[in-house]
Amino acid sequence: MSSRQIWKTTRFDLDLAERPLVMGIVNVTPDSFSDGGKHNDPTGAINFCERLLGEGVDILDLGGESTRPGAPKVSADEEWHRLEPVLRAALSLGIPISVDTCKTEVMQRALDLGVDIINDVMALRDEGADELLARHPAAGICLMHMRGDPATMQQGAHTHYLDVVEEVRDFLQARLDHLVSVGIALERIMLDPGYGFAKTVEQNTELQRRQAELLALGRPLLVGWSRKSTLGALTGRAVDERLPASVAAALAAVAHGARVVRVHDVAATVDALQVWRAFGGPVG
Ligand code: HH2
Repeated sequence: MSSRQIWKTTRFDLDLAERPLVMGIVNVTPDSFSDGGKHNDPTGAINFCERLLGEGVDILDLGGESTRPGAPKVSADEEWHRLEPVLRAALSLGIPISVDTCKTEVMQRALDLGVDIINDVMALRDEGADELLARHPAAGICLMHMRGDPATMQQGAHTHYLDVVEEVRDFLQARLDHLVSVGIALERIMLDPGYGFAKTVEQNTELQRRQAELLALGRPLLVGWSRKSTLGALTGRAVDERLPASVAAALAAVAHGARVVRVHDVAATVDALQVWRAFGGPVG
């Protein structure tokens, strides 16, 4: 899909044709898998948002609940309590702000404050989430593939696939069709294969190699490889030693058609993408 691509969001129409965009991760949580506890006081998190802005981030993605395998669920009130002060400050930075949440109630509060994008690893399957976004005129949406939920996703049948690429594609197609049927414009929707969610190392690797097959869905792809355990399995590196692997994964994802990369290490990813583009590295 090489034609001009737009991702419509509340305040910004993002041009994905010009260059791949970098989404910076800000986890306002005590327990996220790689940065839990690092930015869970509001001042620290706001400073971190400003730092990422200086490093060239295009979009900030704020999360108030970890989705790591087996993570405990938090209430909507607790999640919102973590997010609200950071979200209020981030919304004045002049770039698109995304909220990473599965809960309709948290989405509602974030949309009321004017958030630009809802990033949902459950693909808007919480009760009422689809209607909520259909009532909103413009918020961008990222729909991610996962089976089960973070507590169960790596267990039992959740990681059994006949063909992981076909099954991820069919899931995303079904969610896309459903959201269009409730009245959400296609230009608002971004798709994500969900690396690390209900997938083994081999399945994640195959999905990445064949990622371009997902472009047949007709919407752009956002991917999140940053520091994930498959990169640890491929390199033998601990979570805090996965920067080179994460940058390589982001470039591979772009070469295979991703237009937005969700990363912890913004400065390194921005530099790598600049050189990649200048040298004519394939942009799928
Ligand atoms: N991965 C994580 C969280 N949200 N959203 C999208 N769209 N795609 C992803 O791959 C994705 C995501 C997990 O990473 P992280 O936010 O660093 O960890 P945690 O969930 O433990 O907070």
